[in-house]
Amino acid sequence: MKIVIANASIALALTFSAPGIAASDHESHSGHAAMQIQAPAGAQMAEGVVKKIDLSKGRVTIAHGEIANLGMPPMTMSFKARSPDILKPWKEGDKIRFRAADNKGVLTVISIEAGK
Ligand SMILES: [Cu+2]
Repeated sequence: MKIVIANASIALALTFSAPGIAASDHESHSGHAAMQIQAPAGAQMAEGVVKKIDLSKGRVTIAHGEIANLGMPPMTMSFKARSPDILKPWKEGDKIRFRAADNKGVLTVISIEAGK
């Protein structure tokens, strides 16, 4: 089960900059926008605990440790999910490891897997 989720997350991460994701952003064809998204491989795993999930808004609140690729110290904050689907396996209180990136100023969770 966890392996399936991880594989799906990797596949989804690889499509993070797919046109469908950025369809509402008319900068997406410029090439500039794509450069602002951290490559998924460069977004290190961060540790966190799920505090709140809002599937209707596609947002997740995470009490997270340091996020090196975002230069962010530990804090509790809300992220946009790359897709609401990546939030569905999780619930409040779950320990997770996740990758987040700055998607044109929107801090976005790219993938989530089980933490320790
Ligand atoms: Cu933060």
